Order: sequence, then structure tokens, then C-alpha cells
Amino acid sequence: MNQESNYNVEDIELSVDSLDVEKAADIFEEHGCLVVRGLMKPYIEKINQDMEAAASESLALIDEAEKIVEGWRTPNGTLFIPAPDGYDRDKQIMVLAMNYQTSGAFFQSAFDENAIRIVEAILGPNVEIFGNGQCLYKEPVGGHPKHLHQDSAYFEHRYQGPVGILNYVVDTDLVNGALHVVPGSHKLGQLKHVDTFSHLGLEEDEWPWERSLPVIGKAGDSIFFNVKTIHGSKQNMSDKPRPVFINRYRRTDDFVIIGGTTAQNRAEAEKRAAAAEEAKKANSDRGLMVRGFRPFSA
Ligand SMILES: O=C(O)CCC(=O)C(=O)O
Repeated sequence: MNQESNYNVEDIELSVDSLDVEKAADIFEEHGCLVVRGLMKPYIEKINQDMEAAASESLALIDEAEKIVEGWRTPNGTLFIPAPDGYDRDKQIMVLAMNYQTSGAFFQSAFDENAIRIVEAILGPNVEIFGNGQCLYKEPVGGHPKHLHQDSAYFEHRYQGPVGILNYVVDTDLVNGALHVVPGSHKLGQLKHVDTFSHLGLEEDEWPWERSLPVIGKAGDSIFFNVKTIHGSKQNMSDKPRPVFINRYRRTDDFVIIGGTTAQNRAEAEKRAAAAEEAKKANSDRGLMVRGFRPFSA
């Protein structure tokens, strides 16, 4: 199958300067994605500095990296994967060790009032943070692609699942690795993923890049997506790094039912899922509240 995306970015975008929260939630519900121009601008300079500090720290620790199933991990927690041809080392950065524990600006961005107003309009009144913040870093000249995928392949939820907000830290275009989204794909349900160079991804024959819509943007632009919305990004072919950071939120009663990072460990989690659902519900980690109240549940 080789269809082209029928959408334009104008169908899914708004500006923070004239923010209409209800319209934002309507776009998100219909398309499973939403672009808000300029949303994260106040945090970008500081987050960029912190990400560069985390990248330098991680490269200095590269000789101490330990092999793990997804690649290698340095002692500070950065995930490396194999480097592209032509690099003077065998590993490249993928997920930077930067989160709400290591960067004040990143933590503050997770509580941004405009972002939370939109998330509340999408998820309802009781909202918690899901995860600890995630920073992806594509190194220059060939930095990793992230194949089209649904985040629910990694963390499928019982209910609506998390809303992710991916934020550009530098101006991002077709050369340095714009995020591509497939509007409407959140209605397709959970799709089968396979192992790719950048972990779980969709079969490329069925989901070529032509089926997706690239989002070109400025530093501070934000892309919201449903946990089942197909998205990904190509290699960074520029001569500078391409950093992004992601904040995620979910309803306070939601929880992971199936998690995985490879086709094999996800298949094993699927088998355990039915029996484990109740236990996971009881034990699942609860995030910090950004809206509403969490009543006691015995
Ligand atoms: O780095 C990117 O552009 C994509 C990241 C992504 O798709 C993810 O972490 O789910």
C-alpha cells in the first residue's frame, strides 16, 4: 500500500498567541494530533543548554557504557544505539539522560499553564504526569531515524492512554529530522510492530513515510499526539544536533496494560497482560498531579 497523506499542517495547527483551548481539543480528538506554535518558547533556551550539557556528559562516559537489550547505557542513563557509517565511534546518542530530576527548566515546562489547559480539555479534570520526561537527541550528519510507530506499542493503556507533547528545541525541518504524523491513525487501534534499527516500528512496506505528514517548525513549537497516533522522524542530515523533549500526561485512573521495547518482550507482556491487569492497576506508579484531585481508592 502506498498512499499519500491527504492532510496539510494547517488542518491541525494553532498558535499559542490566540489559543482557543476547545478548538485545540476538537482538533486533537478528530486527528489524534495537534500543533501549537510557540507553546514552549519560554523554556527553550535553558532546556537546550541542559540537553547539550547532558550530551557532553554522556559522550564523556561512553567508554563505561553497558550493553542492554535496546543498545548501550552510560552510567548517567543515556541510551546509545549503533552509530551510522562514517562516525569516528561505534555508538550514537538516542535517548538523553535528562528528565525532571536533572533539569529544572524541563520540570517547569511540564506544568506550563497553556499546555495543561489543553491537556485538561482533552483528558478531563483529573490529570497526572506520565513518566519522568523524555529527551531525544539526533546527532549531526546521520543521527538516527525513528521509524513510524505508535507509542502504545511501548506502553499500551487501559483507557485513553497518555497525551504526548513533543517539543522542538531548535528550528526543525526536512533536513534535520522533522516529526511526521499520520492524522486520524489513532482510530486504527493497536497495530502490530516489528523490531527496527530504532526499536519497535511499523512494517515499512505498509507504512512508508509518504503516508505521513511532516511538521516543519520553529524552536518552541509543540506537537501533541494520542498514544495510538502513528509518528516518527527521519535522520538528521544537518551539521548540528536535533534535540526534542517530550512531556506526557494521562487520566489519573489510567494504567499500562502491556509494555515492551522489542517484538519479543512485548509478545511476552501480551501473554501476561490479562492476568496482570488487576495487579498492575493496583501497583502502577502514580504521577504528580497537574490538575484536579485523586480520591483514595482501596
Ligand atoms: O525524536 C523524534 O523525533 C521522535 C521521537 C518519538 O517518536 C518517540 O519518542 O516516540
